[in-house]
Amino acid sequence: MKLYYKPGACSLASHIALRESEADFEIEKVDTKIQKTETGDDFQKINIKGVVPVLKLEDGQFLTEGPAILQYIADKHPRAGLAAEPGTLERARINEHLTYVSSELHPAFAPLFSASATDEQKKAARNKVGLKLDYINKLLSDGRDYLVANSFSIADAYLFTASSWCGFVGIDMSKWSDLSSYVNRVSSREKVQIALKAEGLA
Ligand SMILES: N[C@@H](CCC(=O)N[C@@H](CS)C(=O)NCC(=O)O)C(=O)O
Repeated sequence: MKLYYKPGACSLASHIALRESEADFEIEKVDTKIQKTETGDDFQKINIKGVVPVLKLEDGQFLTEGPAILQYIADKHPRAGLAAEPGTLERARINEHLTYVSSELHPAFAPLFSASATDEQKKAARNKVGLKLDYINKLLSDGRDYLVANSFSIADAYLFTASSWCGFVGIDMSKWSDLSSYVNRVSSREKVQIALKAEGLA
């Protein structure tokens, strides 16, 4: 398998899941601005949507959309315990959190990474991200170490990745103390550090 990624982008979640599951894989960086991969391939031929992550499967097919990739990795490597069995409430909870990050938190950051967003749009985005993180912080304030069943899952890989964008856009996370502890906890995992180092982020 090969993961197409951009350092620190949402593809980091898939990268973490691959490291945690000890899968056999390689990574290739993508410059999404010019739609070229590190080895010079036309990224448009890999993903016409022009975004990472993309997982190239053993048979040459390309799988896109972070939550789909994360669940594929987890289901292919059940011994890593990155997602509960389909049909269980725990699995539905994992989906619940993946969907929240993908449809609420992740897009709330978008104007903060956009060169064309106005100061007003950026201010509104900061407020919106803050509201999403208020909710996450509340969720984590019951003493749990990880989102579901107190066990690291693909939902944690994605929430950690999106939360870490606060550092890139100058949002001070210290007001969300439970979330800050959670981010430190996930960050200190051996495989997470390996993924961060491989992307040049640690
Ligand atoms: N719906 C897609 C969204 C993926 C996405 O937004 N990827 C961003 C990085 S987080 C990207 O590649 N953006 C293009 C760019 O940054 O130029 C998914 O969930 O995988």
